[in-house]
Amino acid sequence: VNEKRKQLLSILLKNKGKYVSGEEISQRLQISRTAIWKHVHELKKDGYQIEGLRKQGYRLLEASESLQPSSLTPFLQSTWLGHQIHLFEETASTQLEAHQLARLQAPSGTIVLAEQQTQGKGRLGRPWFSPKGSGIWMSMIIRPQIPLSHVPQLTLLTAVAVLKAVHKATGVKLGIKWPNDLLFEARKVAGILTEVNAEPDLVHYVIIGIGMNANQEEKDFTPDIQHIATSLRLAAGKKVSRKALILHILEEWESLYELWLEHGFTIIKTLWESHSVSLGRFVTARTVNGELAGFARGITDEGVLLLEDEQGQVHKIYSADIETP
Ligand code: BT5
Repeated sequence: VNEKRKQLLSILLKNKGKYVSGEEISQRLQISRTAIWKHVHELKKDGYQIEGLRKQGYRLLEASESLQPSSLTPFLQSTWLGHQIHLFEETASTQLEAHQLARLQAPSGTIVLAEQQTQGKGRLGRPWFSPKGSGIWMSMIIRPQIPLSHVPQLTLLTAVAVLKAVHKATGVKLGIKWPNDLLFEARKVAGILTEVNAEPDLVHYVIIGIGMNANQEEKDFTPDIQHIATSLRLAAGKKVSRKALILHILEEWESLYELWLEHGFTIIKTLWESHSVSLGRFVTARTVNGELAGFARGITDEGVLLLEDEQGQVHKIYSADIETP
């Protein structure tokens, strides 16, 4: 993004709703009136509502809700995450795009966003419903130097980061259902899909997919998920800003990740446990090998769920769907 445009935007944002004179902008940015006019023109094309009056200058009425990299980048607080953003109007899946970019050596922290996915995917090849414009469909390319066995921790870390971001951006409090669901009143708001490209001893890259229902209304959900899904808009009772959510997610994710690299999993685990709605209750785990009912004791450092059956025997659940009675 053009540096002058970024500075102009920051001046207008600080004075949101109030006029800033052309002269003042021109002096502060050391650019001509014509240059200011051109930057304003570009900002408007990006979706910013800016009013210009010859005698008074310019004022920003509404910031842009566009997910164009040029309207996200100026607000990014993270130091490396999201510094490269690719936005697709429509794609099969941001996971596929991210894999392709990763193979082409895209740097760690590269983000792929889509307005709509036509073949959004969940775990085990399940479909992820990703209608146009109403959700956050995002994949992050991360290149951590960690053993393969630590990768599941990233899913749990992501759940905590997204939950914190949602709270900051909308005030909505979500709960985490092991391993990767974010719920509001027992309905799914967001899911996380972690995919990895690795050799047994070396992780090449991890692609973390986040799918979050932001502004859907009840009628927007397909009949098969209408009773299990909800959106932040429905939870908050008003429209939410996808842009603010994305910015918060990137910020929270980066800071938790750095905490994790430096101090290990313990802090993340504690945070995860404190927001979990699966632990400390009787649940049924549906795995590819069948069903197992028991008391959810906790998780291990590998992100494995510990389930104690009626005989008191503790089972390690690596992958499953959890149901509470
Ligand atoms: C997940 O899988 O929850 C992981 C979802 C990850 C989606 C993101 S979007 C960006 C990136 N690109 C992709 O292609 N994927 C990632 P899982 O736990 O398997 O849950 C899938 C199940 O959730 C489905 O079988 C449905 O029952 C339900 N579901 C599908 N779409 C949903 C939606 N929009 N909201 C709530 N539930 C949904």
